[in-house]
Amino acid sequence: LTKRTIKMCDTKLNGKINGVDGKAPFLIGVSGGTASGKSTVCKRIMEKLGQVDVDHTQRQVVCISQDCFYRDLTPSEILKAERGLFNFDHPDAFNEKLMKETLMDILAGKIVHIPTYDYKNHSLRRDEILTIYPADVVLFEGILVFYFPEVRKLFHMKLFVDTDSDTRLARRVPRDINERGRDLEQVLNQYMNFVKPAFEEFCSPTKKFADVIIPRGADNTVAIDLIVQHIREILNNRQRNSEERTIEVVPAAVTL
Ligand code: UZR
Ligand code: MG
Repeated sequence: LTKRTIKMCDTKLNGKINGVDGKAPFLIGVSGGTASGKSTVCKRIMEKLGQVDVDHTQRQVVCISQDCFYRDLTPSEILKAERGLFNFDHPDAFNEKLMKETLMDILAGKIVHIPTYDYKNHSLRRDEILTIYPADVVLFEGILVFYFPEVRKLFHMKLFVDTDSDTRLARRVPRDINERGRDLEQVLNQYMNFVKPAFEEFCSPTKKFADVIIPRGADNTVAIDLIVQHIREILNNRQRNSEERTIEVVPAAVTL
């Protein structure tokens, strides 16, 4: 009881209900094919919750990309990647263990550090580390976030962004050329050889694990509004529960 009381008092002193009271954040997985609008759906969810202008240490909702969990490539794999011959859409390209451990730390309310990803050099950037502070809601987005059973079972809610493959290709081509430093031939070769077959083999079948399928992606404001409404309810309930607990526990602290 003493331990618990101290914890609750800390929570009150910090003025935070984030993770520190031992409550697991609500973890939402967001998957879908390449350029389906996963990142945009996450961004809209955060915007609607009014999180974008909030300092990142105070945010109640944070978003993490699975791209930060690509594994380090061997020298020969780097050569392959430079020629567009490495399959970044295959589950083996990811560090499953680190992904699982990081999400478990997040669920335990810990602060985690993750490297960012550099698409131009196909490598993790250890000089640019993201610090993720405990939050009430954590969004984790990527093409294969529902593929690994051990990772999949950690999510409280699973969203799948379902956008037509021609729409996705039309978006992917300019993005890879403008933002990820590729040329047209390389983009199309990679798409035909790796991205499309891997989507069909590994990503698309994970749609069946989703709780909510969002057709058309970020254009689907009705779906996004419904999801945001649900997240708000979770945040409100947590706030209420935490306040009730604090009131209950403080008199006990006085008698001790
Ligand atoms: P989204 N990717 C790269 O293009 N380069 C890399 O170094 C690492 C990943 C691509 C990857 C995948 N495929 O299709 C895409 N390739 O990033 C996933 N080729 O990102 O979900 O934002 O489309
Ligand atoms: Mg993305």
